[in-house]
Amino acid sequence: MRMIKELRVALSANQFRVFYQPIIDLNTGDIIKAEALIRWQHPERGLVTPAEFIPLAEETGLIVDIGNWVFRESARQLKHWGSLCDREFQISVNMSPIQFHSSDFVCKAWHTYLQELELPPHSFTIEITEGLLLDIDAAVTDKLVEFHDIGIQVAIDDFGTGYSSLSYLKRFDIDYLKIDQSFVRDLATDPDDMALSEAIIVMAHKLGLKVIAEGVETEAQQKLLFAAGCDYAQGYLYSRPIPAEALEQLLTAAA
Ligand code: G
Ligand code: G
Ligand code: MN
Ligand code: NA
Repeated sequence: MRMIKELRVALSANQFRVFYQPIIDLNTGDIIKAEALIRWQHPERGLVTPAEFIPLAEETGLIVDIGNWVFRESARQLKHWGSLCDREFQISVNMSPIQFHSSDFVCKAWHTYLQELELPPHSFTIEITEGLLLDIDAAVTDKLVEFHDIGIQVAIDDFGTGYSSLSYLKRFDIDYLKIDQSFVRDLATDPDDMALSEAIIVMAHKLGLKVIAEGVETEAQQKLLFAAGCDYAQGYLYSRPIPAEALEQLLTAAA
């Protein structure tokens, strides 16, 4: 079967799975959020990673339906988790630029779904990349404003790796910067990476944004990020992306 046909089948046959990677509050050590990351449970090939099918989904526009599915699935899950633990928990979902640009994509539908589930909109964050803000297209601006009016938060993913200028930070309401893993990897040995990370954190805080460090794998990286004032961290040091049931165990064990 051609992969595009298979992707459509995958949606209707419920072959996609959402994995969740915990995001830790560096001040308390609590899991306060999780990033939703899609996987494809293929009947023959096993677990297929997003890198293998997201590009095709983007080319064909199927990313809009897939993105809506990830949102609804993780919202349902969040509703369930909210009833398990007393502290508030949040989810962030990745938003492909093609999904964001598509006229088929309406954030009003997300708002309605959150209302149906009685979930506070700020418990959701969309992760966008700097590339999306490169061309200051009115439609993009309108959609970002719409998300903000609803109350859904916005994070810049892979911060520092795009080709855009920093001026968008002034123009748009952004809530989080996610320091890209390429800056975090050699934090303990490369003074330049340390300088860049510190500068990102200081700048973000002065602008009223929170910072999430990605790809944290070692205690040494965690220590340096904490000392630099970083708010949150995500990476293999805490957990890989895991199925919902596994995250649920982590959440209830900590409660
Ligand atoms: O989980 P993993 O490290 O394999 O993710 C690889 C890439 O796939 C990441 O860049 C991530 O942003 C992207 N990705 C994962 N899930 C989704 C999703 O639901 N929608 C979109 N657009 N991208 C996703
Ligand atoms: O592009 P985005 O930031 O959405 O994708 C996150 C990707 O990073 C996922 O594929 C996830 O599996 C991966 N990832 C998460 N934590 C770590 C880590 O500590 N080390 C490495 N190498 N990859 C990570
Ligand atoms: Mn992401
Ligand atoms: Na990233």
